[in-house]
Amino acid sequence: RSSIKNKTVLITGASAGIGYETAHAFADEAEGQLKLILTARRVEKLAELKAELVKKYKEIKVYTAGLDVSKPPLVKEFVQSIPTEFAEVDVLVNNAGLALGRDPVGEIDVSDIETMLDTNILGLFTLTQEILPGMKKRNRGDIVNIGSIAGRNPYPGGAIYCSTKAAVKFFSRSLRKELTDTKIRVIEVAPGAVKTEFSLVRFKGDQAKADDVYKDKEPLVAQDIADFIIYACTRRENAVIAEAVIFPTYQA
Ligand code: NDP
Ligand code: 8X3
Repeated sequence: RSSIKNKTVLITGASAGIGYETAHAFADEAEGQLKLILTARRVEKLAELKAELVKKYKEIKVYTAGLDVSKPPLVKEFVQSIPTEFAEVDVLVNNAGLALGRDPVGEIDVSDIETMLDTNILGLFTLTQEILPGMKKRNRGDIVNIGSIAGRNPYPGGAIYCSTKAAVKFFSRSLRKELTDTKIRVIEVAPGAVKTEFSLVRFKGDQAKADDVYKDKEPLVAQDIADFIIYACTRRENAVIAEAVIFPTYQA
């Protein structure tokens, strides 16, 4: 096993769901001996999360920053403004992402297409580009990309979202091959259905439609994915869990 203690972990989309639970999971694994950089657009949620973590672990160091990953200039600005103490990122969790709607091709709102592409693809690519040079210099680091079963098993009404997650898978595979002469690990985690704010966001706040996704089913919880991320990041340095698909038992 390798240790998380004293590492610096950057998580996007830490204000809810998988990102939020992953922040807690890293803090717990390191028993508070950790530097966390937590980002999302909803800074008030990040402030609440920071307060919870600091209450639990006096020694933990948490830097929160409002960041919309879909805007490359903001991503660059954010990376340049990370305080020196947090600047050497050991683990990057590219988690921020979303689906919008279930409309068939031909009827999809162009702004929804742009938002999905810019968040799930452009955001992930841009932040990785900004963080990778430092990892290369130090010849260490883990890049955890949150893909999806949707990037492997596309479904009607998901053409754009599924394409973005297929892009995450192939970006991860290319990058891993580029980095074989380094100690940097690229880990793609591809969940099935996880009950988070995901469906509420997809259906633009329509709670009934969101609830219907999980009706009479038992989806995963965000903690299941967070636990796996910790597992992958604590393997011996030379062991890379390259890709993992995680389902609830009702999916296959
Ligand atoms: P949530 O909606 O609960 O969380 C999504 C997070 O992404 C929020 O913290 C949100 O923060 C952030 N986010 C969205 N857009 C942006 C943006 N432009 N800039 C920065 N942050 C952003 O969903 P999940 O936790 O379920 O989703 C996390 C990841 O997991 C996503 O990539 C999703 O595609 C993936 N996934 C989810 C599955 C599921 O069934 N839930 C299954 C497979 C993959 P804020 O709004 O504050 O910016
Ligand atoms: C989220 C899982 O199948 O709802 O990535 O698209 S799915």
